[in-house]
Amino acid sequence: MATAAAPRTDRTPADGAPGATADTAAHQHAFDTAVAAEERIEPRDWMPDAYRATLVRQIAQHAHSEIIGMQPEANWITRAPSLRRKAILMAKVQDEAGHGLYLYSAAETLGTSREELLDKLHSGRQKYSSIFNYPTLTWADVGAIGWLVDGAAITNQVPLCRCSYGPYARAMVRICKEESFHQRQGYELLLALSQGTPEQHAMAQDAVDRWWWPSLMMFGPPDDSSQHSAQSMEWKIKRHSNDELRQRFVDIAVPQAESLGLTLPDPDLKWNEERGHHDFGAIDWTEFKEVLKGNGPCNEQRITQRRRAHDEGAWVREAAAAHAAKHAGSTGWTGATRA
Ligand code: FAQ
Repeated sequence: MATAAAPRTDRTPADGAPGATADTAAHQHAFDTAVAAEERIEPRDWMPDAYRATLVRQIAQHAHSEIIGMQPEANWITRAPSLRRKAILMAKVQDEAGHGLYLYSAAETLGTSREELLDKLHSGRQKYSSIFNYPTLTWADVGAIGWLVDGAAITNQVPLCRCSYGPYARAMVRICKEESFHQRQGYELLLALSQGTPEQHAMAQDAVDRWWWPSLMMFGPPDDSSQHSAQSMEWKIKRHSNDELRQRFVDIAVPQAESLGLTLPDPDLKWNEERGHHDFGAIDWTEFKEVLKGNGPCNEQRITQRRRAHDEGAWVREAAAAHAAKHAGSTGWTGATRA
């Protein structure tokens, strides 16, 4: 697999930093050359303002998705049908929190702060993935999220391991490994239900019927109305278009559904010999736009719960900050070594 080279060694100062030159054209040239050569752009390197803004937008949206995405599955932790399933689900939900942390840290290397990003999430100025505005009505939804939502997430995120921005690419390597486990546990859960009693099989089928189309929407609008794709692909932030990744996901999911003994809710889904891909039916983009506007089934519930969790966690942040300040005061600036 082609991977980006090691971090660049030239330390081009950022604009405004001591030693910065006014030679933006030279900086732009160095940036373009590095991107073309598959080198990684690092936080210390000069980068166009729009590149920085796009990364903050995408990484923040991704981080927000991870922490909001904890809610639909956490809904089932207390009702998991066995100790084994409960332990797996708790580990998965904790992983999502960890992914949020790696991603907020990656965004912070671009000159923003976690507080600022969370404030933008809570005030609706930044988005999170449309998928997490759907409810988890039955235990089978935990399986459908693992199989389809994490499956779609991996399909989208594996190419992000080759993103031109170093901190984002490196965060994605670990995230993808963990998402892979998430996808498998979902598949295994659905398989157990599908091969269980007729009621369990019906529950699995119902969950897949409800999560299939929203999972296809996760990849974003079709290419001809994706406003950021062309520029993001030129900068090698995105490596494939939304439609390419959506197609890849459909092609992977169809044989997996067959192995599960479940059907996908699309009468137009069929193999196209000529294209070498599955054709699939029209996506309801009106529904997608409504969810993005805040009118999905759970938008209000998700953001209310997130704001509440943030407020209730204030004392933890204050205690951690006080501890850090005390620690810095005792050892931080004196050169003293920690006992
Ligand atoms: N939901 O021009 P494009 C997970 C927005 S996986 C909401 O195509 P772009 C794992 C887009 O922001 C989910 N908004 O945009 C997990 C833009 O609006 P803006 C998270 C969407 O950036 C599993 C506008 O539409 N994964 O969390 C969506 O080039 C289970 C135009 O769109 C990532 O974030 C959507 N689905 O491509 C966790 C992956 N799609 O910002 C817990 C990284 C589009 O101008 C449990 N992100 N929009 O206001 C990406 O790859 C890209 O940002 C895309 C969108 C592909 C999502």
